[in-house]
Amino acid sequence: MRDLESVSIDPQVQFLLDKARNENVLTAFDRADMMNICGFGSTGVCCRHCLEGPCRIAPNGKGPQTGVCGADVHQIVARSFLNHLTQGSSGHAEHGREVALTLLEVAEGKAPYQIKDVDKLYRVAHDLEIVTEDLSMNEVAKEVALKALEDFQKQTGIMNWVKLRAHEDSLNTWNKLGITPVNAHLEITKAVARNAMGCDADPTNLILGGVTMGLIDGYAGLHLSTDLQDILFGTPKAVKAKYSMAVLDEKKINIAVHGHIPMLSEKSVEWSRRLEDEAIKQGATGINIVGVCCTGNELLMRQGVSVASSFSSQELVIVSGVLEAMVVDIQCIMPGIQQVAECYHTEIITTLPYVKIAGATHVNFEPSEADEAAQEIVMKAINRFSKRDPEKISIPDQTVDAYAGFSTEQIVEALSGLNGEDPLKPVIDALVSGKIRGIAALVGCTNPREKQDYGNTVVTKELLKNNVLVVSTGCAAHSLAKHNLMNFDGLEYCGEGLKEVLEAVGNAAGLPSLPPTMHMGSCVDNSRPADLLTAIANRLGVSMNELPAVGSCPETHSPKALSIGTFFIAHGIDVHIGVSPQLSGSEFVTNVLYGDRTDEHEVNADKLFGGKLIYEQDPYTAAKLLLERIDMKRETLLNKL
Ligand code: NFS
Ligand code: SF4
Repeated sequence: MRDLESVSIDPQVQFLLDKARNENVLTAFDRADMMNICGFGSTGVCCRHCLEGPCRIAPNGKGPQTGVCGADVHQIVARSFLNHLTQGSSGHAEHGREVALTLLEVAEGKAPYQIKDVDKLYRVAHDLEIVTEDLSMNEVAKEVALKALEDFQKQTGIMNWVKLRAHEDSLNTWNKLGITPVNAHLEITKAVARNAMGCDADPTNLILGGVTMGLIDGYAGLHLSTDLQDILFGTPKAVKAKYSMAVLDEKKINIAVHGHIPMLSEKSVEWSRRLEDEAIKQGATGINIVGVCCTGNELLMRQGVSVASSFSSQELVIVSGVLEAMVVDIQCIMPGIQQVAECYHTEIITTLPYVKIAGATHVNFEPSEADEAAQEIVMKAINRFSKRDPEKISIPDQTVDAYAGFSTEQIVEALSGLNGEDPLKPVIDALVSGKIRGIAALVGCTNPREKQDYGNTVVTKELLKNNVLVVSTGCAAHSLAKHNLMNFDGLEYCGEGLKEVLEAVGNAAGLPSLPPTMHMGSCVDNSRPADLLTAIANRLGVSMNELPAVGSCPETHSPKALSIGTFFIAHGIDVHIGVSPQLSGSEFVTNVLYGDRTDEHEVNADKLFGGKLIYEQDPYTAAKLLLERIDMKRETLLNKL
């Protein structure tokens, strides 16, 4: 087993992992060490698509070079890749659909939420070409929800959210390639169908099918979810919050909300306030909600709720011995939390009919009965308080401050402190003068196989040092926040030019500075960096693929990160991944994805879209490669302006 320092650079995670090991509790970090990595699966050459198989292609030409059906290694690897992308994008599309249905129910007066950002509702309605005169607010909301649901139904044309949010030049590229999505369900079904035995066997065509999945993720998932969530729950504004395992409070009833969709967690926060007296009756001083994974990000962005853990250390929140309940909805919920919870007094509560865990409590959540469900869940947690085992309690101390809440709207508002007429001008001037060398989105996950927070923080610090403006989302944002990269202490990592810009914008907004990196939200909020880049490209009159902008996910584990990455590559924005995407079995596939515009290889992503996938495990080398691409695009852009 790895020593504690090799598992995470976060001392609190090390502390709790040590506690788990001493109490003989197995968590993902140790399970990762026990798992032998399969040489076939890890290179993408294993196929289980039909009952003639499983088939696997032997490396170095020694052994069978095709499956029973005749599929060669390139076809098999391309299909594995499409499989990952389909899985990733369907998760986000389901997220979008759930939110759209909730908005519809709210508009019809059937679900107990209020529309918090009326301005955004009308802006989105206007951009969707909905005629709002003569309509009440709820009628407008209903029309917007129906437009969203059309993106899961229409049989011809282009998805409404693609038309709403895509940069025109990117859309033209996709149209020429015939990969623009019609509706999310249609495209997902098509992807599953073409990926079956005896269907699509052209690796290039399969990869292009994968790009469509990236677009489904980007529009039916990210953009649609962010837009509708902002309408329902409010568009985030700058907020100060606390990070680390130390946000758990021994004197309070602790409830972790974990998963992705904010409908339940928003209500849990509301009911934890309403049931405070019940908690006090049990001898606690109150109720403390803490966030895990992207639900944590959603609540942080809109409510300033403290964040306990990213993905890879989710089980360790339970190991503290003070967690009464972990409430989960969808995605990134390790089944292992139930086994760990059984060693403590924690109750795991699942909430959606299609995401249950054997042994856990299930409280069904429907938006229409959100109050009843949230009340029941909070009461269950309160009733667990007396079951704590004092011998097993140990929480690290010292929380870390972080500024979050940087929606695109908030960033533009902060910038308008410097230039009210043309808010993007200060950023553009800084890009042209070189004070800002480029823009990077540091995104994605943490992965129990990787040293937690190491890749995420090293890539970020290297980019900051080189004056790259960094925004962040997802569990990567947890890594940055915990290590002072979202408070003013972290400004020391910034190069002089960048620091000057951050201070100037911050001062205009009444702060000492902007934080070194800006937290833009959950993974579906990767729509926000995309919107920011679209706005900058439009302001400059260039395509997205001409911007000195990159994405990086150094520690990812999730197919969702692959589909989000593909969405950015479809815009011509380079994406770095620090964990193997399991493609190395096919030189053809890696050439298409990793290849350069100067390569001889006929078709590749860089030639088609102007951006590529960069796979590099070492975070220092990765930052260097990203800077090279930033400089290449900078030079061309500056010559053009
Ligand atoms: Ni994104 Fe969010 Fe975290 Fe990774 Fe999972 S929680 S949707 S997939 S692990 S960042
Ligand atoms: Fe084997 Fe072809 Fe079936 Fe895959 S689809 S398992 S390669 S026979």
